[in-house]
Amino acid sequence: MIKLYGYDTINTLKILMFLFETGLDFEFVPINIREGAQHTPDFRAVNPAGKVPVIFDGDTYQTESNAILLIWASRTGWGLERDSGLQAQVITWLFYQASTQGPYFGQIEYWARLTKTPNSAASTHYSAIASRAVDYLNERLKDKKYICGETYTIADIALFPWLRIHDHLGLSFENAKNLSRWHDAVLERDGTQKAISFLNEISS
Ligand SMILES: N[C@@H](CCC(=O)N[C@@H](CS)C(=O)NCC(=O)O)C(=O)O
Repeated sequence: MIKLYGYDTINTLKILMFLFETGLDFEFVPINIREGAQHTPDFRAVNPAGKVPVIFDGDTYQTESNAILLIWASRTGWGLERDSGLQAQVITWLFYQASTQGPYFGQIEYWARLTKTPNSAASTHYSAIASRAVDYLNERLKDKKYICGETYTIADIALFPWLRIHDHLGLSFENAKNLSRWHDAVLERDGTQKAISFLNEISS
């Protein structure tokens, strides 16, 4: 059975959404990153980078949430468009998420909320970049149900967790109706609801 090492984090949520969508059986190993469990020698043996999520498939340890999504979408045939043009788009959006959306949204969280030395210039800078990402995604979704077309894919899963907390990050969907519609559609999915409930249990 697959083992998922994770916690109530953005990147763990991606993997849980995938697992609940596909119905794959898994065992969850909580790694409390707020208490430093990611730095113990036992966990460093699992992931020397000291980060979650990690999947153990009985043979190898897999890290990097979007790589995990890609590996398991390839293995199961779920969430990766078969058409090569669409598949290329899914991969492109996974890279966009990992290189742009994730890091910049994470910086808002850091400078606005986590740091002990708030910096309004940094907050303004990263919020402006994230607002442009909201506009970009909204435009992308103007004639598409999901980010790569009619089919729900791992690209949607990868993009959702940061957008789920847009209010918390101070990002408005007021002028992003397409993105708001997409957000609600992803949120309503059974797999998403199960993944969120699972995370809530971890943090309660
Ligand atoms: N690029 C990695 C990022 C993983 C990551 O940053 N994980 C965070 C939680 S979302 C973590 O484990 N942080 C603990 C630490 O850095 O000490 C991925 O997509 O999986």
